[in-house]
Amino acid sequence: MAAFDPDKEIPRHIAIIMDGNGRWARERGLPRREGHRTGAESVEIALETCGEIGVDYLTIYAFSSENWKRPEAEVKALMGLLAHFLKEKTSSLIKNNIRLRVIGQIDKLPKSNQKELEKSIEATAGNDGLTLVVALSYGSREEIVEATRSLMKKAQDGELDPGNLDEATFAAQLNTAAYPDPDLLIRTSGEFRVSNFLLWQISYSEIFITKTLWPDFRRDNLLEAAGEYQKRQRRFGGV
Ligand code: V0D
Repeated sequence: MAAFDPDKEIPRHIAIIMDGNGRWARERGLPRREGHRTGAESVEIALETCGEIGVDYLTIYAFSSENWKRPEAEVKALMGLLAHFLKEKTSSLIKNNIRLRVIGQIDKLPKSNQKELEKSIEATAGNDGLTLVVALSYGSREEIVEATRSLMKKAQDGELDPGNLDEATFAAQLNTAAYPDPDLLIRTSGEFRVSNFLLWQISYSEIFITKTLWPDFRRDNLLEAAGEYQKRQRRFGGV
């Protein structure tokens, strides 16, 4: 295991697929929502730890575009968790200089969630510490299709010559246009899949997969992932 060293390269952007809440709850005979609730505590710890070591961007996969197919009660519980988090934690985001942003099809969320999100984004817009990007109703293929649609429209309107389309022009149409690509992608709960998360953006990211379930993923786990990233940077020189 590689120890984290604050004097070595810090991943500037960490993205996390927070998997394993359901399994964590099942193993304890608890309702699924308890897994999500404890997982939300892990999000807070990840925020603290990223702040502590100087990460600039943390992107979390909170709710995928596929998650709408889950039982209605669970979707409701997740939206309740989102509302609760925003209501209870916006003041702490402000206090800790964290800027909140979202990616995904936010217009598909319940109107009340959209309003609360808008308020928290606005209230933290002036912060210049860690940026927390929450992926909500997010799917990477949808994002890529949407980007293509808007580029086709520009071409049709004579604003873009297809011959001039390049990677930077394409990336500028993605939800993540304002953020650097993730340096490190963490997936908890041991699955070796990318699951429609940031497909374009993780082209060169280091991938850290751990069997630890998301509700059990705490400060030491994040430091281990950052330490492993540093070890790989040293070996491969970041190419
Ligand atoms: C459930 C595990 C934090 C994954 C973590 C659906 C799924 C707990 C947030 C959150 C969720 C953080 C900051 C913020 C707004 C929300 C969150 C959802 C689910 C929404 F500004 N955890 N979390 N949002 N889960």
